[in-house]
Amino acid sequence: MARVFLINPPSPEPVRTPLLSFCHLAAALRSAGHEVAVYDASTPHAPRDHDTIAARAAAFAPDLVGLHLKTLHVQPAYALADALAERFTLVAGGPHATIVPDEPFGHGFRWVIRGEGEDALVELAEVVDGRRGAADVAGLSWLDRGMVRHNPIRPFLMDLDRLAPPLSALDLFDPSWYEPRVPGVGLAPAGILSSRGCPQACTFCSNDVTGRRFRYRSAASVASEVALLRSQHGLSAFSFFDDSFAVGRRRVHELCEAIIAIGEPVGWTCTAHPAHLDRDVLAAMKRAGCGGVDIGMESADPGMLLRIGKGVTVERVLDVLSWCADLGIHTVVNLMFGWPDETDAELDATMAFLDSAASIAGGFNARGVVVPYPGTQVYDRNHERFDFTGWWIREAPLEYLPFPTSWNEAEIVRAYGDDPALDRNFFKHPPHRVARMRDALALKASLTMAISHRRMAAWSAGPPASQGAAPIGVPAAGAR
Ligand code: B12
Ligand code: SF4
Repeated sequence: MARVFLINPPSPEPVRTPLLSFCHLAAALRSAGHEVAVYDASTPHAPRDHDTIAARAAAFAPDLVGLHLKTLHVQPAYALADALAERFTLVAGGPHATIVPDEPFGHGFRWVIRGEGEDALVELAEVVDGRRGAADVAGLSWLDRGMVRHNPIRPFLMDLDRLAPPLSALDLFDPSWYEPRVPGVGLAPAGILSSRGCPQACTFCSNDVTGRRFRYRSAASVASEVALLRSQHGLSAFSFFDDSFAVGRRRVHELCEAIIAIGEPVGWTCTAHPAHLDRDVLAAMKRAGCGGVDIGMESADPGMLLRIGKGVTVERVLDVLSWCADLGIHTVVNLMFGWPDETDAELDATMAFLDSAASIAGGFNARGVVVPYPGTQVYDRNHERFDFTGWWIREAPLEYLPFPTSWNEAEIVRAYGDDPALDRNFFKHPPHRVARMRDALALKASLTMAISHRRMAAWSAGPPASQGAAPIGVPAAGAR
């Protein structure tokens, strides 16, 4: 049996909850009989210097050391890999490794796993054990006598119910890495995946691991994870980390019924595409504890919506916002700026929408200047033209500052408006438009704060009957 040490490398943006992908990977390895340890150097309090990380790894005596790679934070990850490569056999995985699998071999990695990792990492552990040949592992890229070899792709996991339960790996995360916790509430990943994949094909989205093929767990399997989260970890509020939660009316209704049948109240949020939300589905979600929906809209200009393949109309978003407002579901509308060839008029349309939607929206996402992630159409079609090929290693990392965790108005306004992608100006917008985008970021911040004040004032006058959770959380940064 192999010993596998998984590291989430240091990043300037701390992750404040156990990394869900590591829960999945560690649970899969353990259920196949392997020994696993996890080190999350991207948390607020875990020591992040290379010597400490190397010493922790050495103490575990691993056969394999795995690093999670995200594009934005790949430079500190490669620096760590360079420091570990002589002592350990390294495997890379995660979104960036999936999209650019050749790159990690320049930083001492011996193996790269592309795509979903649960089965592939278990099979690689068998290769390390000498029970299987590397050429047999689908989705594996590897060094074969000094040459990089890419095995055929691994098909998406279709039967998600057979995965080992991610919560079974929580004991591997050291609670001291995270913020002080609320008494009675255990350490948990803050999220559940009820599905993987998204049928849309937005030109800017970097969901290559989970892909376009929508797959989902049975309602019973998800409900049992929700119940466990509540009973064993004291957590009654969580998010669905699904790419697109509301795909499939019948599925959503069944899932909501199963959550209600647990018989204990829970509160949750999700990200959904407006095309999948109607009043009926939203009402079912509300009954099952949905307190908030993160709505991907991205632009309010109809022509731009077509260009980015969003598959949504402004009218539909307004309908969804008013249904949510009626039902007491909080909404965060995701809007982005700085698209390639975005005109003044298109940017103005989005800014005008911000003003007009502020009376019914629950808030807007923080930041939002477009970043051309590798593997996306926005990257492929523009990197030569705007000369940003390989920006993630060629240029200094984009320094997103940590998002505030408590209610400090000045800090929240700063965090909303402070977007390093604006100064990077990937698509070479003229100075007047960059200034206008700065105004747009400031507008999102001020409108979101105004909406928060309005909600707090309404609450202090007595919570409305339809309202879910109290408006005490800080506004969120969209993950994509
Ligand atoms: C939830 C989420 C978050 C949460 C994570 C909370 C937590 N405690 O887990 C938070 C809000 C913190 C977050 C933050 C960010 N996120 Co985020 N996030 C997601 C989201 C929606 C789900 C993640 C997830 O659990 N996926 C499901 C699992 C199954 O997939 P996975 O994570 O890729 O892991 C699988 C494989 O990659 C592989 N694997 C992963 N790691 C490893 C390691 C090894 C060694 C091996 C072998 C395999 C392997 O196996 C895993 C299991 O199958 C994804 C979208 C998505 N579809 O994944 C975006 C996503 C991962 N996020 C993204 C981004 C950009 C960010 C931010 C950089 C945002 C920003 N600041 O601008 C930050 C980075 C913060 C940081 N320091 O890391 C991008 C990454 C794109 C890229 N090319 O890197 C994604 C893909 C969204 C998108 N469509 O663009 N995020
Ligand atoms: S941005 Fe959202 S809707 Fe578009 S492809 Fe990505 S996950 Fe799907």
